[in-house]
Amino acid sequence: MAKQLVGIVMGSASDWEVMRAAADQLKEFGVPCESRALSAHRTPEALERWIAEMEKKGASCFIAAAGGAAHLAGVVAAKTLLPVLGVPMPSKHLQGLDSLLSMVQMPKGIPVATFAIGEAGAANAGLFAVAMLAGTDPAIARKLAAFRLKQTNAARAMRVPPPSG
Ligand code: RP5
Repeated sequence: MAKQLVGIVMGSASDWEVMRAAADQLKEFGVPCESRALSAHRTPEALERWIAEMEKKGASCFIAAAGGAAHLAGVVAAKTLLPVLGVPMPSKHLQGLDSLLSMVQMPKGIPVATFAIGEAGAANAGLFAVAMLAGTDPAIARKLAAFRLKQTNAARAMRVPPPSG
């Protein structure tokens, strides 16, 4: 069975407000994670050390989030053989489109599985990590099936309010 540990890394502590959605999603499924603010350009050595530590602890994947010219996820992917899930952060001037393009356009050879910009992407990266673990962990698979069913039932119960007046 794969180790239930996910590493979440973000380029700045300012990304945490968005990235807590990934950690919350993992917590909902009882999957432990370690979250760090480490930068590919401001603290490259510390980033490399942490990746190696997480590998030693048996992490199954990394979720990497950054804004701007977001090379962090690509650098993490270059330093590990584990899957890297990239979450583009909303940025000040281009609203995260720059982050999205720099993650999703990784040159052939070192993939970064790239998610939507912002909170939905963070939550979905968490859910994707859960789905990967569900492949080898039947208890997580059952929780994921229950989560999906709850979501389906909530969508079935949706009603559009009648027109006013
Ligand atoms: C990126 O620059 C970070 O991932 C963050 O999204 C953005 C802004 O960082 P701070 O200026 O808030 O530290 O490296």
